[in-house]
Amino acid sequence: FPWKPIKEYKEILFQQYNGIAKISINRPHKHNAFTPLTVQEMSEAMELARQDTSVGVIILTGEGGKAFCSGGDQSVRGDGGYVGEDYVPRLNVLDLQRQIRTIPKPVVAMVAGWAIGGGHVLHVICDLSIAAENARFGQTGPNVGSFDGGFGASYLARVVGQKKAREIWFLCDQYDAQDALQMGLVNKVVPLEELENTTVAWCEKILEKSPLALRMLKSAFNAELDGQAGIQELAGNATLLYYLSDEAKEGKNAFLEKRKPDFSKFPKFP
Ligand code: 2NE
Repeated sequence: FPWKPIKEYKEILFQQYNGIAKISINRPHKHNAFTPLTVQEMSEAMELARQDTSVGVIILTGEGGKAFCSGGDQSVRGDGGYVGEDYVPRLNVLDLQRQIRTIPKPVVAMVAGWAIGGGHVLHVICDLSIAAENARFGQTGPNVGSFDGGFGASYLARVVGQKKAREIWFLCDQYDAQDALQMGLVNKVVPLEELENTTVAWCEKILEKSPLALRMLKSAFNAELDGQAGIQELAGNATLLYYLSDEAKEGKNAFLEKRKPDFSKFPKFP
């Protein structure tokens, strides 16, 4: 595909093609483990994709065909988090997780090779996951002195069920693409050479759909699980829709025209 670079980064690629944004971790020598900078760059690209009204869907992936992401880069793990050039320890991947969760556009994980540790959590939190046959999934936290008790535990359990989620975390086994498909952890498995074609085809199908309907659905799926923050998202979308109505515009116009609003002509739906 003729992906067009949108902005140059050090540790990721950020490209677009026909309404699809692609954010790709570009550290294949480390199986695409992330540093605080990787995450900062992903976060900025995600925000740019959110603000761009021509973008309808985002692909999250890793370069090289051997790994989606192997989690936090253990060589820059310091006391209290992962350390960048400013020596400040961070777990900024948790902010990125919330961004993926709340961006009002579908995010599709395109997984080739390893999706492990914090990298596994990133695909879990995406709306859809498409895996190549060489994909391998798992959590490693209890092996390497870490854990993700947020979305990495509770949302994983919503996806695969409590027993399986506890198995994944307590045993730290690795699962192949067919295992993942069977437990509902991914939506589809394809040969590696078809991974991008299939992912783009799914994105193109999504792009044919009503963006507001997709937006409402994403926030509705989230609202059931995300408490007040989830309701805020759904309610924000309800406000957006209301602002588009003549009824809401009458309120605003009346205020600006210093007159009493006339809502009498608007239907009181059953
Ligand atoms: C992914 C896995 C199982 C692959 O094994 P293999 O044998 O295929 O590859 P290898 O040789 O281990 O990896 C290739 C190179 O990538 C580096 C390796 O050190 C190796 O480098 P060289 O020795 O060739 O120089 N590499 C791979 N993953 C890395 C990582 N995460 N950090 C730094 N370097 C890494 C195998 O590589 C593996 O088990 N990797 C570690 C997975 C892991 O434990 N990730 C961290 C989990 S904790 C986390 O992500 C986290 C969290 O729990 C909570 C909040 C935030 C983050």
